[in-house]
Amino acid sequence: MRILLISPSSGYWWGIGRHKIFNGKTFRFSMLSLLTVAALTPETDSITIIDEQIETVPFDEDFDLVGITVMTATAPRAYELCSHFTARGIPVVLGGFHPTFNQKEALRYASSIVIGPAYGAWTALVEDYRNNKPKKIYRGNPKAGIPARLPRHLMKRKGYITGNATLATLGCTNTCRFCSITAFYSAKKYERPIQDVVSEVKSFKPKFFMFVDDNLTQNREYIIELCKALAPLKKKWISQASVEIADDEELLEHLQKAGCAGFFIGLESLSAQALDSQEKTIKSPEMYKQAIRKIHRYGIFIESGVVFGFDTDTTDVFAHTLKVLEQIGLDAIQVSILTPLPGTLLHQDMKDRIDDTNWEHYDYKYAVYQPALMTKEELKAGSQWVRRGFYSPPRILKRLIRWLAMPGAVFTAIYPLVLNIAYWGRLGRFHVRGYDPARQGRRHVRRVKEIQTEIS
Ligand code: B12
Ligand code: SF4
Repeated sequence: MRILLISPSSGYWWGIGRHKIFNGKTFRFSMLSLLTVAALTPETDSITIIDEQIETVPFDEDFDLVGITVMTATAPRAYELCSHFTARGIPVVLGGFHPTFNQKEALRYASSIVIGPAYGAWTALVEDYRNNKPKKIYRGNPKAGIPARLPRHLMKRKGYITGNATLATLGCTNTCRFCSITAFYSAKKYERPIQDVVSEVKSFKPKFFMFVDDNLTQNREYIIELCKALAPLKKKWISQASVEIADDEELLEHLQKAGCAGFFIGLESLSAQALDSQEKTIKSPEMYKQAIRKIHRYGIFIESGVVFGFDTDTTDVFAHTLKVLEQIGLDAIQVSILTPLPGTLLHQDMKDRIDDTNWEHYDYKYAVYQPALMTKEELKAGSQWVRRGFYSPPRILKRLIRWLAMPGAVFTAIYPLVLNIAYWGRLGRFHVRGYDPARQGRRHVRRVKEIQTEIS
């Protein structure tokens, strides 16, 4: 069979890869979803992979089956593609997060859907289509085993910061209310045999690679064993972890020896009220500062997710957060607006408040509900203002001086520097301006008072 696999894109990401600079390459690192599907396809079938961020879909070519990976934000585009290919009589299968949580909706457009991972589902699906006996729903099984090798030659390597992304673990046992991962893997964690991971990493030619795991360090015993096995390979890698690793110097030492260069760590909110209400061990900016300092000592940089739009957030949260971000010494941030993605506990909590169901807006850039203590416009403007402030050239320069003083100096500085420049470039590419709504509000109140005095 001739199979076409598509990763659709939407919003800011639409066709971004066609630009010469600031084309999203730094953030484009994994086609693991579709490469995994490709790896599960019998070798006798031919596969074409298209990533819409960098390529054009071959709408008029002949295929026997189309598979599309769907995040909530890309669902409208995925449905458009479905309509095109089904109109040409080509069956389309949808898989990934959105179809898993929105099965009825997805089946209105697709011939079949795969719920959960592709393992344990896709190979049977291909056979069913070959024999003209397709089912509507296929269920994957996370225990069915991640393929040992992926057909990476199918991706257009030049369009990605690295063609070498992999994973050691799947899922996470925490139950953060806004997180899709916990819902997708039913708050369970699955680990790959360490030997499989190591032999895959050995096959990567470049020194640098990525683990796309959502919480790599959750099982202490496993990660220490993995680090011991990775250390002799002398690679450099980045991944995602939780801030609690700062309390474990032995683990940090293992991570450093294994070549860990950076972690994405989700801090979510730095407002005093939110810190107080979160079920976390860290309760103050000072504690974060100490934790980050400790991790830095091992030559590991930290990018963090900062989320605005919690019910405790007032317009003061933006200036407060920017100040605290400076104080605690983070190396990079990813700013998001709290988004109740389908399937999450947050979505259940907010069901009655959601007033925007255009899935394309579920990309962390829009307020899709009425915030409790500010307007939607203020939430968007404040989030953009924090991004612009954090990635201002003088602040990036200040951070560069700090990175050069970290262990491993030049090597350690490269990753966060590239990331900071890429985020700065995005400000221009996406016209990120924003303003501080609290200051705007105070100015407005002052002006109203002046007018009242003039009138009286
Ligand atoms: C790498 C990545 C990206 C990359 C590339 C994505 C890609 N196409 O490969 C980039 C940077 C472009 C990206 C962008 C975004 N991302 Co992203 N991304 C990830 C990340 C970190 C890893 C994805 C991955 O490779 N996983 C490993 C593979 C093996 O697992 P998988 O993707 O789940 O695929 C398996 C199954 O889902 C299923 N499957 C998936 N697709 C298909 C298709 C078919 C046909 C079949 C049969 C099965 C199938 O089988 C696969 C193998 O088992 C995930 C988090 C995560 N751990 O998954 C977030 C994640 C997917 N992203 C997310 C989001 C929200 C976004 C953005 C909207 C916002 C943002 N972060 O900026 C944008 C949207 C882009 C756009 N508008 O066009 C959310 C999606 C949540 C949701 N409910 O939709 C996730 C889950 C992060 C999170 N914790 O919330 N992302
Ligand atoms: S946000 Fe991170 S720690 Fe929380 S459930 Fe999701 S993956 Fe786990």
